Amino acid sequence: MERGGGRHVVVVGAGLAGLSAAQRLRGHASLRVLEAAARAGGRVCTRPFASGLVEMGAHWIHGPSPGNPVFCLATSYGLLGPEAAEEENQQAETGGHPPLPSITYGSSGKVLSSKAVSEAHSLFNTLLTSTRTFRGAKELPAPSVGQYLRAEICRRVPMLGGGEEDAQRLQLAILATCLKLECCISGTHSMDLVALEPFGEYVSLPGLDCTFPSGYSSLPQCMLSGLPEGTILLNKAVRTIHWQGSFREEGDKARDFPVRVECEDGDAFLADHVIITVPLGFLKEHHQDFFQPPLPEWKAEAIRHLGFGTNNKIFLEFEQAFWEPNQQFLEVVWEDESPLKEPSTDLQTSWFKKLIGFVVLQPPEQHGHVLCGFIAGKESEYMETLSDAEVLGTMTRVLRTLTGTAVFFALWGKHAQISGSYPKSVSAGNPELPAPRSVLRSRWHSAPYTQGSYSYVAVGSSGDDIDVLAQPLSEDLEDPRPLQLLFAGEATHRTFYSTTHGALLSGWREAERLNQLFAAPGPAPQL
Ligand code: 6YU
Repeated sequence: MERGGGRHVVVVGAGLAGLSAAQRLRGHASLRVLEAAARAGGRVCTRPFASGLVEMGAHWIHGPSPGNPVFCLATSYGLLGPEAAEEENQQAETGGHPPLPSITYGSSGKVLSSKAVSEAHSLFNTLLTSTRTFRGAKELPAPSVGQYLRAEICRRVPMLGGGEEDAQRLQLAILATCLKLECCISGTHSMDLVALEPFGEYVSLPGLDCTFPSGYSSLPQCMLSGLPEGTILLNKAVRTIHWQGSFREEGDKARDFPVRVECEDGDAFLADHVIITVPLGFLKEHHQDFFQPPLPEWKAEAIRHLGFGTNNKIFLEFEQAFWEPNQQFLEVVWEDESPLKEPSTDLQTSWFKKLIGFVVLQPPEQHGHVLCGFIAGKESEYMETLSDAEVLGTMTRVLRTLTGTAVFFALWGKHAQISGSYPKSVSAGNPELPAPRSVLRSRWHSAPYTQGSYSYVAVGSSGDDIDVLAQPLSEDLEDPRPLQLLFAGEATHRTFYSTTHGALLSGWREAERLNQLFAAPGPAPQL
């Protein structure tokens, strides 16, 4: 008999939270992990594209340093490159915004001056730092991060760009892109939806963000290979979790289980404890039917109030790079935009304006010439409804518009430099820019078992809601059948929500909760 008095534990979901819980429960209980998809890893998902691999979900280890359990685990498996091992990189303080050598394209087809760009970025970073100072404040200048930032920008308009009208307009346009980048980072449609007071609770770890040379999925693969065969069942979507019951295996009158996990294919698993790691997006949509009886109202309220939004990626493969070899980020600025103007709600005609720019996948010898665009919010969800050809066509038009003058500059540099002016026809676009060879994008909003990308603390919720979401049912260890339902997953980690390390720690946390129960003296379940 296993340690844990022969208790049966079911883990729902085989993302990092589910796998880390299973890791820590190994040998302590009779264990099953039920995963809806045909693969483990969840929002860690590496796919082949062009001549290399791309990450459809998690991209970086945020803050790869000894305090980051994903970094430690990946290092112990030997999955990281030599740069990650450098102490200097582990100590770098980037505040969650690692600097990438970049170029900024404006919608008039010009490369924007780096002076103007750094002036706007530096103002935005100062303001963003100040958003983290309202933790625990009784009086707030605004309910949301977005409203606060926009009010602060508005106050500074007269000083922007030295007070010169065109320069001011450009500063505002760059600041609009900074806000869109924050939407990607927070996984939200608008920063107006992100609560100001708890924003500073999220903790950025030190370390220069790094990637996995053989793909992020190498991490769940290693975790998976450490589990006994047959622990994980793939293509096993859970339909309903019946709890507070009294269930028996057919032909076994002696053993009584409080939980019955019913799958979409009709299979059922009896358990003493179930660790639920499904994404908050799935819970938001299904919690009322997913649990029988339904969750208590205080728990359902946390599920409803916390935020869960969409951030997607668009990968474009090119025959040749049109960017310089040292450029790692191509930022995009729509010069008619401003954080002080309402953005267009016409998704069909302007969805692509939400795109913040493109990360260049490095090195080209490994990936080919591949750009990874990031786009958040409703525009991102609309993009999911389009065909590959439509996305590719729009991206081609966008890039031709943005590179109009820049490429012209390269071809006709001398003339442009001498005349200092750019013919209108060129600003309207650069038809010479070849279309990408192929496209691949993520569709996290329409993924039925995810329904979005990651969580944020929305206006109307607080860090306490994260703790409520993490609270097991029932928590009372005096209860004759405690901890029937336990909750893990990135959205249950108060300071590391939205990250892989938050997910990993949450799985360990719930496994430890059970291990402590198993170790405590008390009545073992009836056998
Ligand atoms: C990070 C990064 N990153 C980009 C994009 C995405 C995410 N993240 P899982 O969903 O993995 O597992 C649950 C499983 O349950 C799943 O397999 C389901 O199929 C299964 N399931 C569901 N229903 C079921 C059912 N009914 N029956 C059975 N099974 C069922 N994180 O550290 N670095 O670069 C990125 C990024 C596009 C989508 C990311 C990143 C988030 C992580 O991917 C994510 O948190 C974890 O993988 C989740 O693991 P899990 O186990 O909880 O769920 C102030 C402030 C700001 C706060 N934000 C700052 C951080 C920014 C986050 N970074 C994002 C950036 C990128 C690019």
